[in-house]
Amino acid sequence: MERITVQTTPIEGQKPGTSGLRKKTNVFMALHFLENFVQAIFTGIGGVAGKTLVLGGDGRYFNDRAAQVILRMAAAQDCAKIIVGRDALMSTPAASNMIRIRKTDGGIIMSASHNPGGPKEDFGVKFNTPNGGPAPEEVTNRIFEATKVIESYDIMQAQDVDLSQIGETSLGDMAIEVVDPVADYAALMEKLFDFGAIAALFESGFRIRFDAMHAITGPYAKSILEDRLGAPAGSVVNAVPSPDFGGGHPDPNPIWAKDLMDIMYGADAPDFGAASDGDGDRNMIVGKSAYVTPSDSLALLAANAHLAPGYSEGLAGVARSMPTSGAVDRVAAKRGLDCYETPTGWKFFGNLLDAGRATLCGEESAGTGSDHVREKDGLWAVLLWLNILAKTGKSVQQMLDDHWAEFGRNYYSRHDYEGVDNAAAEGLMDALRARFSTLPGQSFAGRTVASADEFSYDDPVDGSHSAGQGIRIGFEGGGRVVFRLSGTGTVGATLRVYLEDLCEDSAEMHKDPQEALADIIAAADAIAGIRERTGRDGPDVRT
Ligand code: VG1
Ligand code: CO
Repeated sequence: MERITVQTTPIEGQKPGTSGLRKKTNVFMALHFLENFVQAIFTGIGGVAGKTLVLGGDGRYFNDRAAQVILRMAAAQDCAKIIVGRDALMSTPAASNMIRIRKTDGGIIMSASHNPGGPKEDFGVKFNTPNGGPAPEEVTNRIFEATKVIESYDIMQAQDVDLSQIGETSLGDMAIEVVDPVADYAALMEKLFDFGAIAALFESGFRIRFDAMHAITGPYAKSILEDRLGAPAGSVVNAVPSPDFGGGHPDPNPIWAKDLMDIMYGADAPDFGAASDGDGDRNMIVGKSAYVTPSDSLALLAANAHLAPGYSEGLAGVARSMPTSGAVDRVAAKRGLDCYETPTGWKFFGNLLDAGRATLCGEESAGTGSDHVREKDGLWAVLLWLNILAKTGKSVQQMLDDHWAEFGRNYYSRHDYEGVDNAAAEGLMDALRARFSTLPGQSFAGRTVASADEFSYDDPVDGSHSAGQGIRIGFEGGGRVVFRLSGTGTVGATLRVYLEDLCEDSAEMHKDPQEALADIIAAADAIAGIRERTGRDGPDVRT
């Protein structure tokens, strides 16, 4: 076994501010590319000598090969130890937990999250810090700087390490511990939730369908829902992680989890349906003919979390990303909880969670989580829902009805325009920025603009400032549209248009959201000229 230094040249790294790097798989597989980015991570965190790291991924194409490269590079750079999931698998929330309970110096997660996988699709690598959370901007910026100046990397020339057996092994002087990726995570869930009550619910005939979308949550959900909680065998479907996610798009929303939606809205629907994404941090919740928007889910969980043992003392506070609906704010106001509004991306919750200011956090993009780890957590959200249903004896629809009756309903939808020409997307945003002072008072599609600005955030814990976090247009009488460009897409620009309107009239609370939001949708197009500027007739995805 020999340590070699390979000469290389800079790569096009991640956009500054984004938590990891996502690219087409063939870009990652190109000569030196993965190695360069891994070296940039090592450089950005001040080297790995003497450190212990966690390593795992969502099982997508190239996961197994990339793991071997990362191990060889870490060993060549005097890393003390790597804790790796069996077969290099680990969900994002489980990796976050592992980093925390083993008090490591961080971890590397191989995933492009909900993006499709396979030789023609996406791969990704991200670094999580010792608190278990996505690297904050200060760290990702250092990594980005390193990608621009890299000249060489060190790597061992060695055979593959066998990662198929749990136990201790080594590579050069570096220790490698292959762990069961599920066990510690399952133990954590058992501490937080009333497994007895959930098991009794299943025992009583309550039926669940959990769609793992051929991604990483399959083994976790099978072990927890079927083996420990007694849900009937077959309750977890698409449970074996496959390199291309069965050819699907592992994004748990009504579009990409359509099979599940069809079953849940069909004649013989189970009582509860759920899905998770590629790396296991997102969730979708759906009852019998009752889809729960992520924004509503966050609000409902905040209102009822005390029914689970892990949250029986109540919540320190709640936080949501700016584009997420204000439903949770209404719960916070009524219950006297602090409520924080952060930029998009889980990393912005990290300080609030570490400081004990927020217990529950969520994003409109199907992310919900708590201070149990420092990532959003798909299966956690499903278990909290089940715990609440078990304790209240209500159906999902009843929970929604009761919630809206008490707090009002924030109708919500997000429209995505994907693969838009970069210049057109930037042009749309710039044109809006130029009109912040003139928009208020003007009417569009019958709605009068009350405010227009661009969101920026000052972290209340460390004072760091993040600008340019999405354009917000508020309407008189409530109602809002937010325009943002995605930071995770890999082709062109993705324009996200977030639409929201508040309804407090109980007679109006059961409309289709697209219908209830029709005037906000029309106003958004009239204000921004979406059709004209993007050349699109309508969004690619409505969630
Ligand atoms: C999207 C979502 C955002 C989420 C991010 C990562 O980002 O909108 O809410 O935090 O994905 O989620 P963007 O920049 O494309 O809008 V995941 O499940 O990829 O870790
Ligand atoms: Co994800």
